[in-house]
Amino acid sequence: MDNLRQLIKKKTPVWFMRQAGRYLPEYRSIRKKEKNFIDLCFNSSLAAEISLQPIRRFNFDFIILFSDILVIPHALGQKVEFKESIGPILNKIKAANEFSLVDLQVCLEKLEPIMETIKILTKEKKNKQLIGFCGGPFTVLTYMFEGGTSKNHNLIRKKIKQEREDFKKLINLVTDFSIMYLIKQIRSGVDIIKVFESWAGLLDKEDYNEFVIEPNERIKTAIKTSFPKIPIIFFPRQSSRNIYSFMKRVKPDVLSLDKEVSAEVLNVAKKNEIILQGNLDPLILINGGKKLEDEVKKIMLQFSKNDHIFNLSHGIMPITPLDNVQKTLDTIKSLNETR
Ligand code: 1CP
Repeated sequence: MDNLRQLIKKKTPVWFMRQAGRYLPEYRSIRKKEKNFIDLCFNSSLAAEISLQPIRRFNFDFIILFSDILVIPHALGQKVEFKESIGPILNKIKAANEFSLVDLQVCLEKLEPIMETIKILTKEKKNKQLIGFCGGPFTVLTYMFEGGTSKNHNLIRKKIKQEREDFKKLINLVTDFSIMYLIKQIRSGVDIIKVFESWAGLLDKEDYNEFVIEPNERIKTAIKTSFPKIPIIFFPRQSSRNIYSFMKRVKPDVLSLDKEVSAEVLNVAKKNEIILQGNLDPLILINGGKKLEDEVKKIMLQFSKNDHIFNLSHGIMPITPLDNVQKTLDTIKSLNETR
């Protein structure tokens, strides 16, 4: 935690979710040559190169490993593909017993190329901290059940309602495996980890406690037991009022926020020494102009009494103009210099 806290004391550092991605021409040019997205995630030298592209162009304060949250279902033996302009496509799963024969240690070995990527990056990262990650177990399971990005999430909802015990077995398995995977990333050299629970907002209070808070808490405890100094960023997107029980129980080192930020969230975070990360709307970043500048200033002011890492409320979109990214970074830099 010390490195991160020291950095935040000096200035508001900044990185963007999906900073390595399709808005960058240099990414699109690699992607043209490697059409299969999963293969790209497992190509260690290309994945390391892609992770560094946004650093070279914009000098972001953190490097995030280039990979995807869906390498976990892939490693567990589920078929995962990415179709251009559609997104991920998976062979839908139905029951826990589909995984009864899997050996998690053997599955973990399939993720070895990602450890190679991390090892390359630890040599190249200079003074930057490297962020490793996994999906939140519930979020990963939405893709495993729905077979991709779903509009209504009916299949996972039905599973929870009708076969709750079987669902619990699966979420436990994905949580165990995620912990093993994160530990391996830390041993390979990542400095910080982030858990992307992007679909947390789907659940009502009771299910949220059981399927968002409990697995995230288990990840937190397991990592802190072995690596007390590694900061963990949690991103329970669209949690609305459940965010308070999340903060109380998971006790994130860093909480990544999406849309609205209330005075209450700012207060609770400050009291509990939780660093906040966020929360520029990617659409405002696309549109640019004075509205963008005003919004960046507003966010910097809003978080000025908290420990703060500047980021977006969700991933950067492919049509984002590069100039708007540069302007945002320039605005943050000048505000940092005058604070
Ligand atoms: O076609 C392409 O080139 C693929 C676009 C792309 C990229 C660049 C995908 C497909 N994944 C990624 C990289 C990625 N994904 C990173 C790399 C590091 C970085 O931030 O630069 C990370 C951290 C992720 C995480 C991820 N993947 C999440 C969690 C964050 C979030 O956006 O909510 C999720 C839900 C995914 C699934 C995913 N991967 C890709 C797509 C199109 C999707 C579906 C997105 C959705 O359902 O909205």
